[in-house]
Amino acid sequence: MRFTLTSHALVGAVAVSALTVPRSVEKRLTHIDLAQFGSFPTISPEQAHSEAEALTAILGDGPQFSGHKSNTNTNTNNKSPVAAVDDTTTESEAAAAGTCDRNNPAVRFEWRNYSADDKKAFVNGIKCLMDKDSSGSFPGAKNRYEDLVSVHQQLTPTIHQRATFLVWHRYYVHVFESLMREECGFNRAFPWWDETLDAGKFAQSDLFTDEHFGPLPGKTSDGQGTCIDTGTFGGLTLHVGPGSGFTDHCLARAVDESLTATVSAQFVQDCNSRTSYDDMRGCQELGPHAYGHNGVGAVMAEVQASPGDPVFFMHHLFVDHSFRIWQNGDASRTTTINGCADGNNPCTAITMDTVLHSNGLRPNTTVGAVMDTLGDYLCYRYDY
Ligand SMILES: *[C@@H]1O[C@H](CO)[C@@H](O)[C@H](O)[C@H]1NC(C)=O
Ligand SMILES: *[C@@H]1O[C@H](CO)[C@@H](O)[C@H](O)[C@H]1NC(C)=O
Ligand SMILES: [Cu+2]
Repeated sequence: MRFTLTSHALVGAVAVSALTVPRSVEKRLTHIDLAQFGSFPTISPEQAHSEAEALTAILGDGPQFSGHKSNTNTNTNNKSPVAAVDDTTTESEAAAAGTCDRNNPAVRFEWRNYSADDKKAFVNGIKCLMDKDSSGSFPGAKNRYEDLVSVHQQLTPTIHQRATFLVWHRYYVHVFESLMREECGFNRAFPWWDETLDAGKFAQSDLFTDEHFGPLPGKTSDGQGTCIDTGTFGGLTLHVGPGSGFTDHCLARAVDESLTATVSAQFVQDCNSRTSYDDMRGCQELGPHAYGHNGVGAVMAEVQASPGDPVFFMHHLFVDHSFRIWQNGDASRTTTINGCADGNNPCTAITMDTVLHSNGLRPNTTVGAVMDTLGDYLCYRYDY
C-alpha cells in the first residue's frame, strides 16, 4: 500500500516536470504523416459518366433567377467592384424582412469576380473567428472558428453518405456566414469558388497565396503533408481532429493535382444529369466533392474535422453552387426530396420537415427551409 502511494506520487512528479520543464526548444514541425487523415470515399468520373442519364442537354447552367435587379441599394461596402452587376444586398439584409426579394437577393461572387479588397476582408473575417473565444459548448474547440469545426466533427455520422449531405452542408455554410456577419462584422457579399476552372491546377489559384488561404504544397518526396507556416493562417494549431479525436496538429495540406483534375465541369454535369435528388447527391458527394477534399489533401482529406482548413468553406460553397444549378433544372427540385435521413434499417425517409441542426451553435431549421436559396430562410443567388 505504502509502496503504491509512493510510486503514484513519483509518477505525478515526473508528469509535472515533463509539462513544466521543456527538455529542449521544440523544433517546429513542418511535415506531418498523412495516414492519420485518411480520405473521402469516391466514385470514378467514368462511373458517373457512363451511368448518367442523357439529360445534360436540358440542364441549363445560367442564372437561377430572371428579371431586373433594382439598383437602389447604395451600400458600397457590400459591392464587389470586379463584378459588373450592382448586387449590394447582404444575405442577412435580404432575408431580414422574412421574405426574400427574388429580384434583389444577395449574390455570391465567384472568386475571380470578387474584388481584391473583398478577398482580404473575407479572409480576415475567418481569422477574426479564430481569434475569438470558443463558447465552451463544443468538444475540443479552443476558439470560435473551432466551435464550427467541432459541430461538423460531432455530427459527421448523420450528415455524410446520406440524403442529408447537401441540405445540411447548405445550412452549415449559412451558419458559418451568420458567425462571420454577426460576430466579426463581415458585411460584404460572399464569394464562392468555381473549382472546375482550377481543375488540375488548384495550387495556381490565388486562393492559395499568403494573402488569402496560404499556399498549397504537394506531398513531400516521402509522402508527407506540409504544415502551412506563412500567410494569414500560417502557424495555426488545430485542436479538433484528426478524426473523432482531439490532438493538436498543424494546418497541413498535400495537393494531388491528378485528383483535382477530375473536378471538372463534365463530372459536375454528369452528376447533375440525374433526376432523383438522392442519386445526384450520391454522385456529387462521392464525385467532385470528394475529389476536391482529397485533392487538397491532409486536413481537407479527413472527413470529420476537415473544416479545420478554412478553405473547406470555399469548397462547400462550390458544392452548394452545383446543387443550386441542379435545382434550376426543374421547379420541383426546391419542393421535393428523397433518400435516407438516418442510418436505420429501414431508414427514415428525409422530408421537408426533417430537422437540420448545429448542436445549438445556431437555431435549428428544416430541410424545407433551405431547399430554396431564394426563400424566407435563405436569400442568395450565385453570380452564374
Ligand atoms: C463572373 O465570372 C464569370 C466567368 O469568369 C462570368 O461568366 C460572369 O459573367 C461573371 N459574373 C459577374 C457578375 O461579373
Ligand atoms: C434542435 O434539433 C435537435 C435534433 O432534432 C433537437 O434535439 C433539439 O431539441 C432541437 N432544438 C430546438 C431548440 O428545437
Ligand atoms: Cu462535411
